[in-house]
Amino acid sequence: MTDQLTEKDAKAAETGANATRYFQEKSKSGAQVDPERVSTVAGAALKALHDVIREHDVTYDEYDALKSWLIRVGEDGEWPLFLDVFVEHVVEETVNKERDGSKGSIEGPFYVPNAPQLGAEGTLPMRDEEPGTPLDFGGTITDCDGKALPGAVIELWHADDVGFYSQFAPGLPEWNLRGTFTAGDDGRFMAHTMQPAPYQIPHDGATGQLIAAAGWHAWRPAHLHLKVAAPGYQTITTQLYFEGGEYLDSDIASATKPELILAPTPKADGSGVEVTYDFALAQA
Ligand code: MBD
Ligand code: FE
Repeated sequence: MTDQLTEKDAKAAETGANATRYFQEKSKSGAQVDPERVSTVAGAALKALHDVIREHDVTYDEYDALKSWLIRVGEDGEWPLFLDVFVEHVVEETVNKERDGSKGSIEGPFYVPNAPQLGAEGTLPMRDEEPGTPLDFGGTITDCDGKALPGAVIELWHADDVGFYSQFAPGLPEWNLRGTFTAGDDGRFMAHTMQPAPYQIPHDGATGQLIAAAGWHAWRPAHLHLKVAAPGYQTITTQLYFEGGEYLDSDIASATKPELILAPTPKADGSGVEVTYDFALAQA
């Protein structure tokens, strides 16, 4: 990129490498894939690529540009970012297509397990002067018949008001805007946090280079990330968005669904906004 790096861009540059480190940590044992599936799926993926090359008369200059770019994705540590932005949504759709209960969405590259435990109601860790509109976000966790699931675990994480995730962008306290809730006897939880803003994915690395070269934009609508789990039930990984928000119809990560849009209302005491969302979990 030729434009001068702002402080924000400079921070974004480290984000991809951190996402790679966290992913490697998480998948240390290494997922095992059946050799027959490797042959089938990798073979089909290569064939799809061959078909694109033939259909679009790809040139040697274009082939070399692809090679350089792929090398740079790795150098920038941006494989988790690139794959989660452009590929994960189809995996999520495919894996969960027959699951009952609340809709899922992609996990993305910025989940960290074991965020601070906050009980059934609590405030996400945040800075004294955390910018944004205060948001009360609560709900009930049930099975698909509406029976409350006390003890269900709700993990919530999101970016700050300028689009940074703690543990990935430098300069934020550890666990900022990340927390773990446990549903009470009635299956309810309540999180006090700040409403997130639209989010521009890190765009000063290889992923941003592709987006700029193609003339796309790098934005995601404002979103909350969640994982909801209870013993004997399938864990839901999802995201929630905000009605009327920018980029709902042009999410670079293609991860919005109509069922996942919140419509917060102003609180009676004028101290921010509030909204509820109830989750139904399917049996494992
Ligand atoms: C994000 O915050 C995100 O949620 C996804 C899916 C990709 C990049 C950044
Ligand atoms: Fe996100």
